[in-house]
Amino acid sequence: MTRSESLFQRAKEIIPGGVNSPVRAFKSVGGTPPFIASGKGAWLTDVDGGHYIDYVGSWGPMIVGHAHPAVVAAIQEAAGKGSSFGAPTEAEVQLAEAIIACLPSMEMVRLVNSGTEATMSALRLARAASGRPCIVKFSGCYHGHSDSLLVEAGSGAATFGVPSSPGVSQATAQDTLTLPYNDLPAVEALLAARGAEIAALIVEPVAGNMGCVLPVPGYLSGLRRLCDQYGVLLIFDEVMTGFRVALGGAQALYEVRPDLTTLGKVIGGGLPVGAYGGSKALMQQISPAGPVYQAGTLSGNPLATAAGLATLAIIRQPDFYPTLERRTQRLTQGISRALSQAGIPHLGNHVGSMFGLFFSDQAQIVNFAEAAQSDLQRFNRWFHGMLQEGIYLAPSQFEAGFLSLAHDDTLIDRTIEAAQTVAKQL
Ligand code: KE4
Repeated sequence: MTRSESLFQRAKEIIPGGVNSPVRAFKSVGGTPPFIASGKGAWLTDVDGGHYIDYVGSWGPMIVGHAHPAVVAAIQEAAGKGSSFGAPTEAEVQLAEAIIACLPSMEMVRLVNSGTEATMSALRLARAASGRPCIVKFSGCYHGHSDSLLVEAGSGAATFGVPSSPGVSQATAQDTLTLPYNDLPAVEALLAARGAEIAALIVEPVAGNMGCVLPVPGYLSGLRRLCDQYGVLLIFDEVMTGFRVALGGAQALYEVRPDLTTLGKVIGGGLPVGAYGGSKALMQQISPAGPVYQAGTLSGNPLATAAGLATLAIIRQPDFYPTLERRTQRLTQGISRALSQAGIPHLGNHVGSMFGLFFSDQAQIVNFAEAAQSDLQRFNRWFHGMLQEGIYLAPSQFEAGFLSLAHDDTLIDRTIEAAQTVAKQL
């Protein structure tokens, strides 16, 4: 028995599923997840001495690589001065300023501890500001695990939502309406019918939780137009895309200005940070400036803000994004060539340094229903084959992959070679 196997067995006795977040358990791909001992740059090392080139990057935060010296030093320096005070600190002001400098739609920002807190709070603000009860989300988009967002389409998509998890009440679910992603006519029909009840529409501007699915041309600007027409707030959930697909996020890349933005992952540099923000008129309604309550013991704490500031300092260097874009293109094109040479039908895509791969002969995949039709068994063989070759990919078809600054051409070539080997076994 490997150390990971024995640790997993021990963990399952005392932690649900043996993990502290479900996707880590490898349930959809099968097998035992390697227990990680350390990370450095693009590499992970597991407790049995296995080494992997890491394309999960803790699901997005590790854009400058694991244990980046500048990030480690910043955390160490902050830790020596105290890890949390529950009182305002300069670093929180600096991180808020750094975020706002990159996302002009955010005139004000509140720091929280996770993406879930960010989206939950943004929805509360939207309901308060509009006085309307309902929200609209999209199948296949994930916005964290708050009750309102663990809801899927009911029988008639535009009618009542149904809970997607036990423990979410029907009373909560009924205020969440779910539509297919990339379907503007469906949004128009729903807003025409029920716009007066809808506070906000929340969307991943580039979807990373159904695999990587891009907005079709005009989709995001269409959402903006329809939200303006019906007085609905547009929330871009950029927890994954923020500071990932571009320095200004997807809203800069697609030139669509949301009313509220939620952030996470990269802005914490691997420590727990989330954020939500928008116009002053909206954000001044948040306590204690306004009546909408939201709080957090560790929000903006010194270690997390130090890690976030050190990370943002690195990614704001001029050639950071062009370098990552170029390397991600090389990676995805190399993998696609390997699969094509082996005659394997697939769809690969990327936006910035976020990428995806479906095993499908469909011409394009624009929503969750189409993503779900891809060959999940082949994906599992691909996942385990690449893991055997020392390449650590996301253990689910319905996730995205991420590069970091540490993924240099040598590692990308090594990954492509692994893909050439595995493609023959699919
Ligand atoms: P957290 O609460 O996990 O920090 O963020 C929730 C969240 C919100 N919005 C988007 C677009 C997200 O992708 C996420 C979280 N992403 C998942 C990966 N698909 C985190 C991994 C996990 O759940 O363990």
